[in-house]
Amino acid sequence: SPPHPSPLTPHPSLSSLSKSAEKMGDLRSKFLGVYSVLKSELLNDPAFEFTDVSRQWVERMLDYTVPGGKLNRGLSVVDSLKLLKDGKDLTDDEFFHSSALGWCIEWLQAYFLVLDDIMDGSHTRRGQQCWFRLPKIGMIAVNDGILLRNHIPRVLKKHFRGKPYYVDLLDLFNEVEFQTAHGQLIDLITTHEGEKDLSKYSLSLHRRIVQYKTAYYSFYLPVACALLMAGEDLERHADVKTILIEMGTYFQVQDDYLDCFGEPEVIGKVGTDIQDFKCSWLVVKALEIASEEQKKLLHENYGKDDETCIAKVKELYKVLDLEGVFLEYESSSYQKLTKLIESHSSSAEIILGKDIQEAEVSK
Ligand code: GPP
Ligand code: MG
Ligand code: MG
Ligand code: MG
Repeated sequence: SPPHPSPLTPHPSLSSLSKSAEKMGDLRSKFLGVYSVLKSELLNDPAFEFTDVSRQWVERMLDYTVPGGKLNRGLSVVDSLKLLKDGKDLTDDEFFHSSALGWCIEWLQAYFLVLDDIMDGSHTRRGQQCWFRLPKIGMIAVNDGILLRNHIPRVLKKHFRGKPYYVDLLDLFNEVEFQTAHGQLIDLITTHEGEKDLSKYSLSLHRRIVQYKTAYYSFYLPVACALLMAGEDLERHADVKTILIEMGTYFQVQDDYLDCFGEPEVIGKVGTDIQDFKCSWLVVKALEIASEEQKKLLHENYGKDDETCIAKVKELYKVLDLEGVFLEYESSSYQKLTKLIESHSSSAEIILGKDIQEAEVSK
């Protein structure tokens, strides 16, 4: 059996501990309660004179795009703050504020995903049609993405304006968004039509893309939010950041793997990386181990929106046993992370030991 809970099978101790599962469900529903509060504040923001029609649009858009994921990023703020308080229970106020920050990250994620699905030409997300694919939505979804993004500073202003860490919080969200948008930029421009050149695809390029497009906002941001709430100075926690970025990199490798090998019913989306000519971890690994003939097959079929071509690429991935290569990467990455965590300060260990268990299945 694997050295740690595989992302594809539930953690054995979770299914047997119904008590802790109950507690988690409880946390989740309390967390969702904060979503309702924030939503209703946004729908009644006095900076805009809502009509019933515009209010209904935004409400439907929020309900469709924001709360339907695993909520790992958002809940991670609450969990991290609790750990930073040495496991002591949060006060109602601490719970509300850490949840509000968690929701800001879920809002950021919704904004990224609404736009990413347009850019990637995806069809499904979280087990439903992509927002822009719904009738009468189309490119209004671009503006909806902008609205989602603009909700974040409204929430921060309403609930954090008086806090000593308010400016740091704004800077943090701005910096992480800046990094993510540039990660998305390099994800997109490496796939340029007309110059389909697989030879530029390497592990180091892949690493650069995924660190920026995924790791900062998915792994560093939730913990950084909790650190700010706990009164910590982010500059003093460079070691924590390094480890979280490493976890985020592992997480995106897994996302790339699941894009091809995941069950759509489990991951809630149908992959598009092969036809989109993405610099996916799978194609990088395939190029590393393929024979000249197999490379030729890749060059001829990768990046074509044609079922036959896609099937040929998937077949090659099977022949090259990329499933096995991924499982190997998974356990070596787990060991690397465990070592990194052990070699760092005890506060880093407390926060990161939890996160390593959470780097699981898709978005
Ligand atoms: C996910 O990559 C990347 C993001 C969600 C960042 C998007 C950033 C923007 C500025 C829009 P992905 O395309 O592999 O994710 P998925 O597989 O879920 O579509
Ligand atoms: Mg995508
Ligand atoms: Mg993308
Ligand atoms: Mg993906």
